Amino acid sequence: MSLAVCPGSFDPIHNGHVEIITRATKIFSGGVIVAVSNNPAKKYRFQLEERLEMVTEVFGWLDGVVVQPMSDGLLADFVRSQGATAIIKGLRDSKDFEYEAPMATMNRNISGAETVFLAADPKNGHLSSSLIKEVASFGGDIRGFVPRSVARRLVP
Ligand code: COD
Repeated sequence: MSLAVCPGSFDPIHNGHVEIITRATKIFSGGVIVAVSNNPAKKYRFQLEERLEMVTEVFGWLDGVVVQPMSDGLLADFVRSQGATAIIKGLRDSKDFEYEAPMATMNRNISGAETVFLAADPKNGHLSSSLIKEVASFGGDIRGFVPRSVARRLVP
């Protein structure tokens, strides 16, 4: 039974993330840990507690998904500490692949964990948390891109 970690900032979680995590649960019979990272050097729109809440609101109903904070440090160490053997990443395009491929090799070299890439569904390929936050900040309608509970927080 293999267990996977799906890491991210999830600032906030959007439909592209939801789709990748949901698909990952169908592959990993041991479950998927959604690891919400917290890097003190990063400026988040939502603090860790709120990002954890948003991810939990979305996945509370889904068997096989556990939501956990991942404090600053190596992803490889977190994966090992959880007894997981794989890292899940979604790829939107070749730029994502170029960015992710060296990290996948490094993570395998330092921990043995394999990275599994899932191709983003074309309907979500344009989504990123930063673009969604920008559109929301100018009053654009982001309801089609994020879960309802997230839209309520982005556009109070
Ligand atoms: N469709 C499908 N998948 C998507 C989409 C989309 N539209 N958008 C994003 N994704 C996927 C990507 O795979 C991404 O990796 C993941 O969702 C999370 O996205 P974000 O933007 O929330 O997360 P990031 O990129 O800020 O998270 C980065 C990590 C936490 C994974 C990274 O910082 C990390 O590994 N940190 C640990 C430090 C470490 O170990 N460094 C050494 C690396 S070798």
